[in-house]
Amino acid sequence: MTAVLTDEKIPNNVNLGGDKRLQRALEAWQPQFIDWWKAMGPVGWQDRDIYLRTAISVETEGWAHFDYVKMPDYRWGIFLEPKQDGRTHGFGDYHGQPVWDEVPGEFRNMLRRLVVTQGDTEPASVEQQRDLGATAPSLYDLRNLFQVNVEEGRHLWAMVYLLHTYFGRDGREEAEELLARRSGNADKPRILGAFNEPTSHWLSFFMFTMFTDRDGKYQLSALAESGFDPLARTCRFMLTEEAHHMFVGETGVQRVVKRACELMKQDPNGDPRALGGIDLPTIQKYLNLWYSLSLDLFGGEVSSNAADAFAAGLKGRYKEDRYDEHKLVGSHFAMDVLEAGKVVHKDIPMRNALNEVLRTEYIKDCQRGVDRWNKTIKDEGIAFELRLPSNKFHRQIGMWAGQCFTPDGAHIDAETFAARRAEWLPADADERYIKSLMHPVYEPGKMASWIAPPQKGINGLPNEFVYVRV
Ligand code: BYC
Repeated sequence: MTAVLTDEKIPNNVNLGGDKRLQRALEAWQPQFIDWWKAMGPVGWQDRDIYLRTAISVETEGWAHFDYVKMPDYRWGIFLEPKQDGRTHGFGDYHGQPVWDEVPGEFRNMLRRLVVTQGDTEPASVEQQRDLGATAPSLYDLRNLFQVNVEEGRHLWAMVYLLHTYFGRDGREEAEELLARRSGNADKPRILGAFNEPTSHWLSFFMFTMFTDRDGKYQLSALAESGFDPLARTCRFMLTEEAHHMFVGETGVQRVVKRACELMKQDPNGDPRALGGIDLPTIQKYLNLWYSLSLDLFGGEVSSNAADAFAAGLKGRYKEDRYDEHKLVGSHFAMDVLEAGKVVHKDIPMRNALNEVLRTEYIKDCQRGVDRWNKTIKDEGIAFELRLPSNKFHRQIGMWAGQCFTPDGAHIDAETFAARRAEWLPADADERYIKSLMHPVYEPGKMASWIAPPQKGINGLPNEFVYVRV
């Protein structure tokens, strides 16, 4: 494996110095990235010391190096998992054949579209979260926000490396476009729906990192199976960083839930809002919102794009090696579909159902997280259960888009949905209330009224540690 060269302008384990043309191209993109980071990255904290984890190599002791860093000095690098000799295609029409180190001409467009779509989400999320540093509920959370942000920046680097290395001039143009689109901008929006939604407060941030970053886990896992080996190796390393983002989301919501329960017990009327907390029904509404937005990120239930990507060996299933059969010709997946306005259960050719197969794995994983939140509620002695809504509720992409369903999955008309919407999804008043709670708490170890402290600090340090030098 190529040694990691951290003293280079761009730290990397891909022997960038051995390809001067590529190195020059990426070194030309680097200042554009820094300009974008300063213009669209976290507002206000760029010259502060943040206690960050930086990946300096792919070995276990190298990818988690902790120290104070000013964000623009973060060492955004290019890290691929080591190449496995003799690796073969794990699925699709080329199953068993040697994987590709170059892009096959016939799949170039499909592959570029996958890489660009993945790449686009990374800067999008940084843009969505850029104002949150002004209202962090603690220094611990502030630091976690910035950790997530710099790593999304590194994930952008990972995709830009692939574009520059394997897609020539088109790739370089796409890399520039990744810095030109803007989350939520009507003229130049980000590619996927959820990445144009505002993440305007910390409850949304925690729901985003719980549910939307978890889509990242599943999409990256599917791409980590790719027969285009550089993509597989890149995504495998990205997955190691992704885990922390979901930790931030799951434990973030868990702490809000715990605080809600504590305040319910303290208030004579059992109302956490009376004591500056967030009530469980409101938490449920934000869960419904971010979960349904994130379900959309898996694409249509029946998709020829998904079938083509699988056939070409570019995008597999979650943990492909758990399955016995890897070609999926002639097999079927039983799922709900809409036919003549009615929901019916039907067998769909497996390759066309692969978005739904991946979504099904994702839903199971989300449920495990919700079960842990419910355990917290139960341990606090409160009778309430958070629930994942039906996969048909509030969908904007795929078969269920344009149809209305209750969170329980009952098919209803648009008037009924409009009349009951505020019971299920955050209304303006909820949004105003949550925003009214968002005040910064920058004293080491202290927490905002609406969130419980974390169980432990970062890297074995106490909660009182100065995670950000304010
Ligand atoms: N919004 O055949 P269809 C992450 C488009 S998150 C808008 O149904 P397909 C992260 C689709 O592009 C992981 N448009 O679906 C998390 C297509 O358009 P074209 C990101 C959408 O193509 C947090 C048309 O609808 N990674 O890493 O099989 C922070 C028909 O598409 C949406 C990836 O997404 C949508 N939600 O699947 C930071 C992996 N859904 O081509 C980072 C790469 C679909 O007809 N992407 N459309 O114009 C993919 O694998 C696929 O593009 C998708 C869509 C799974 C997204």
